[in-house]
Amino acid sequence: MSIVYTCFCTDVIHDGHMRIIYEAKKYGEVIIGALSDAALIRYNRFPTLSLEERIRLYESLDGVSRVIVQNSMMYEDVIPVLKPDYVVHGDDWLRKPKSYIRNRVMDLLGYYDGKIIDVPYTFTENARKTDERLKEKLSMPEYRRARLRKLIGLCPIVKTMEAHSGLTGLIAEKTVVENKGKLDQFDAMWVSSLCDSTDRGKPNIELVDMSSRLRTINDIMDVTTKPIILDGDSGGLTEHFVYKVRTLERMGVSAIIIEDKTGLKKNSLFGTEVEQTQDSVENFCAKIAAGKRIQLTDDFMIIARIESLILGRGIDDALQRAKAYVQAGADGIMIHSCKSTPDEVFEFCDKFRAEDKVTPLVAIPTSFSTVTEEELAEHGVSIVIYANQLMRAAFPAMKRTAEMILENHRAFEADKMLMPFKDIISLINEID
Ligand code: SPV
Ligand code: MG
Repeated sequence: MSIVYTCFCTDVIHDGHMRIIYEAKKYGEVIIGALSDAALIRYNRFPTLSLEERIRLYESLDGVSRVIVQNSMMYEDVIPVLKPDYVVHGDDWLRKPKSYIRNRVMDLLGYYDGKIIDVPYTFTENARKTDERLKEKLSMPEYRRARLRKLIGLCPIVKTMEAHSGLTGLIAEKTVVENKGKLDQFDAMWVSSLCDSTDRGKPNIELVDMSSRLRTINDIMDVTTKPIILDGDSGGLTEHFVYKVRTLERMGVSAIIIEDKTGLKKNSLFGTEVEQTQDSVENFCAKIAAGKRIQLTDDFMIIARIESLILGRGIDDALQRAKAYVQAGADGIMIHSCKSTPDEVFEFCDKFRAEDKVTPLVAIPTSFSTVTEEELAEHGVSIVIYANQLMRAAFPAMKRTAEMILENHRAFEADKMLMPFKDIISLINEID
């Protein structure tokens, strides 16, 4: 009997999946692949059931002979071993980005003359509702909040993109690329104080109040499911910080990063060009501990950001502080630097990791942007944050457009740099 293979990457079964099984059965014995958690994440199908539960769910379906685990999104671990005669999939994988997967499957089947069966994709009302229900579930506070900790356990490095609006949130949520035969996308979002302030035309000095920051988060949450890390600046007074923790935790934010500064906070990328005061270890530890005491779940993370390198106080000071902050309860350490190379960040991470193998480390490679995610991961970094790139991409484009219209007394010359107006009116539907 022929072997017919299909891979499922869902927590909920709808009539579309049943149709695939029905069609597959016409060709032989149906084996389903349950995509592993790590692979599902790269596919933006964050699991709400465990792998074991998914396996049991698929096994319970009529017409399924057995279920195996598929670890590679590109089928590379399964096809050469199982050698299925047929691989069945909905024909939605004829379109990008899923077509990259189909192409790879075709290559793998080509070694022994296996065949692909494209089943017409049925997007019935029931399938649409099921998909929406899953998306709704993922955007619920309890799921979204817990997602960051799970990602840290599953990804070599959690790729985090800044978002400062619904639109940038959608870009962080939806952008998928094919790279070296694999699909890739961001894992999480960073709500930067720099970008949140800049978007309001205000300086980054903790002037934009928490109510406005919460509105930005809410706009992003409305249209996304990925976890959010909030740039909490200094966290403010300890007496205020605890209220922020409660609110953020309830909303479903996964983490707040607070920096060990006090007084008028300025952006770290100024380095020592501006006067900035580092908080005392005692005071900052008390703030972290108060935040940890107030939180209600185990999911929420308070990450301590160390400004010693920014302020020229050296690696030893940074390491001493990191140790104290972890002892005070910090769930992670962010080490910041405004140097043009990653050397001091690497040195800090190596020395920190020599003593502490588990506490997540966070890096923001804005000034040392040549560093790769792989290099950061090799030095023990768990989360990389691209903190301001979307904002920096948009501003020059908008400014140049304004200048061109002024220079030419009309919009025609600027048009060639712009998205066609017919596209902008349907942009949201497309990226959604
Ligand atoms: C931000 O994005 O607001 C940050 C990171 O705090 S940095 O601008 O590098 O200080
Ligand atoms: Mg900031």
